[in-house]
Amino acid sequence: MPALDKLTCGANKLTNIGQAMNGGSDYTDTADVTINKTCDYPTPVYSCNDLTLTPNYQTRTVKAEVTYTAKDGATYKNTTLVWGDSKQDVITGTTGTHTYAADGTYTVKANMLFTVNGADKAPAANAACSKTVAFSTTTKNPSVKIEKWVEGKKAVEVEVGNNYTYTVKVTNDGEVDLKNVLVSDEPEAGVTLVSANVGTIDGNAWSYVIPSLKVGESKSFTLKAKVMQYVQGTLKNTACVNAPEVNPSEPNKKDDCDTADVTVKKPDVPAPVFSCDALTLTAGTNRTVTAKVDYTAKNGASLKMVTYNWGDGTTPLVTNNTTTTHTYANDGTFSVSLKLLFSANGSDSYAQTNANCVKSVTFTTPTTPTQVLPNTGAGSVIGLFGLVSVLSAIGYRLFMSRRLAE
Ligand SMILES: [Ca+2]
Repeated sequence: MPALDKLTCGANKLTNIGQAMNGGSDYTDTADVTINKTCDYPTPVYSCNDLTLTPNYQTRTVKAEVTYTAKDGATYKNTTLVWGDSKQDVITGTTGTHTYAADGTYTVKANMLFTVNGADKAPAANAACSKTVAFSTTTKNPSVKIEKWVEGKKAVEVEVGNNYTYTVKVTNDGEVDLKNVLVSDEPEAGVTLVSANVGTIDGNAWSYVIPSLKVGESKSFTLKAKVMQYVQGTLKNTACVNAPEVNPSEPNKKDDCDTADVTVKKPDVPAPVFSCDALTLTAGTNRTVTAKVDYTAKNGASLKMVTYNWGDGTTPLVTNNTTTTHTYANDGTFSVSLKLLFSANGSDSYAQTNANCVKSVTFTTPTTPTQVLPNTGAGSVIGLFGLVSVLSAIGYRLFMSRRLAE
């Protein structure tokens, strides 16, 4: 008795042989037993799924392509392509071509055969495996094209905030009148649509439906747009057209598009202007001088610091005051000069040296006192210093000693 897995599915006839030997004679006898082995077979699956026809209207040729399913014991054998003009071809692959001798409308059928358990089987009928193709010398091809310019060119430079014009031209360059031709224009971010001569602008996208566009006819549209702020690089603006008659099998696919580009002129940033314009010195009492600075700071420049060099060897005064005073210890002629530090565009710069910002002041001691000191109040003494500028070295010492004595 063989093992079960040696048995085939279905009926298995097993023969048992009995043998006896007696002298020169052998005796045999047999007894048969039949074993049915039950196996679970999957149901074979086979179907024709689709037939696609791709016609070439110039050559009156059609390419047919089939798809099918064959599994679980079914295998694809062949397809008879029945071309509809009393011709047919058997293909063992999935594609075939046929050229028709005459114009006409033809129904092409894909008749498949599968091998199932050694027998040829035809799949269930499927309408998708029967298609129609029509050839006519009077077949007209629809076509539409779109062209786009900016300021009459394919690319221009525009200025921030200035309106400029896009032109969109749609032409029926096919052989069929077109209806309800959708034109649309959606610029890249950075370009703002301002207005259009027809159609609507919604969410910065323009669209318009041309009710009718006859063969050879063109329609042009103008859109005003602007760039609100400076952007580096190129801003593309693409306009597209879609006519229902052109490529009807993909109704949402645009039939043609064209692009016009703008670049944005970098705005002129006015250069900061700053200068020291004038130094006014006013000599006061007691060898005191008041210095006043006039300066210019505009286009983003601002005065940061003034350095007063008094010309007497003292440490220059650095301040942000434009008026300040200084008292000289001695008579003499002193050249007062300024250095003005400005802040502009995030950096500091000194104004150029300007002769108007260098001035001299002279303090002299007159040979004749013009005023005699009446009394010895401290204020009077100080007042005398400046007013008179006249005291001799001796007098000066005298006053000092009188001050110190107070
Ligand atoms: Ca279309």
